[in-house]
Amino acid sequence: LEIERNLKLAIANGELELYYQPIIDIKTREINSMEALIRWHHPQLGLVSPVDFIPIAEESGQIIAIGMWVMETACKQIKIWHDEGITPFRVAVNISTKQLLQDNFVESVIQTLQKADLAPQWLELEVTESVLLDDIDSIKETLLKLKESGISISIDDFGTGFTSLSYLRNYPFDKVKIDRCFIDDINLDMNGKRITSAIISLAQTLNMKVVAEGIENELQLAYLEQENCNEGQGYYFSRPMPVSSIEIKFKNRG
Ligand code: G
Ligand code: G
Ligand code: MN
Ligand code: NA
Repeated sequence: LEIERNLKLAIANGELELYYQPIIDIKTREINSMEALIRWHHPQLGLVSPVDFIPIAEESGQIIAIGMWVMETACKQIKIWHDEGITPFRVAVNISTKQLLQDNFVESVIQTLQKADLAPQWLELEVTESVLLDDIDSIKETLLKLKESGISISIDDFGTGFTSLSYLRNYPFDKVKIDRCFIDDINLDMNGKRITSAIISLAQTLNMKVVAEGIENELQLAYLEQENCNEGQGYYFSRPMPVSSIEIKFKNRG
């Protein structure tokens, strides 16, 4: 309740910030996109993790306003980076069910892109498996409309839900993000490797790109490269960083 009351003020007081974590093309090792991850600087509690306030915001409905703020901020930032002449990459934004179930969600996303003067090909939406349990037909229709508008759709945390495989069949995803628990298992034993490898093949057979989440070491990366995983994300490449650190990184790169 404390958090819910304070969240109301968070946007107005400028307490929210987006961090960005690079997603790397495993073949070229170039940055392919950035995932936007929200952070809340609470005046008394300090840095509050999204794990602690996103569920509360979903429950209270505040996720609608927060989600809009995230989308607007991420689109504006990516546009700034494009204008600065940095090799252009996409931005991936996490979306909650409550947002997808809104009547005007597709229109509001398109409007946000137009306001930021950003083409839809630069925006990717990440949807978590658990999100999709709700109202299959209307969510499917919304995802199709977004796709028709040129926005790409990823399934996040793949493999952790009860019905992962049926989602691949029923929804129009462009990309599968393998949950990091599977990437952890790569180092464990052969079965850990085989499961990851099977997810990669399955997704690619269905014409979806594959991203491995939570890559933390060279062994995992080498295996994923050998198995032709398309993209990777994790502390091995970079932690999520504030805008200022991302910009320092680019400048150092040349
Ligand atoms: O950045 P971190 O690993 O602490 O994120 C924790 C969780 O919070 C992840 O599951 C992530 O998907 C979620 N999350 C982060 N930013 C957002 C956001 O802007 N919107 C939503 N809905 N979830 C987010
Ligand atoms: O659920 P989602 O995939 O959106 O969550 C991304 C979360 O994973 C963020 O909280 C981010 O901080 C975290 N994360 C990103 N890379 C790594 C990693 O290499 N190891 C671990 N343990 N967490 C990571
Ligand atoms: Mn995500
Ligand atoms: Na994930």
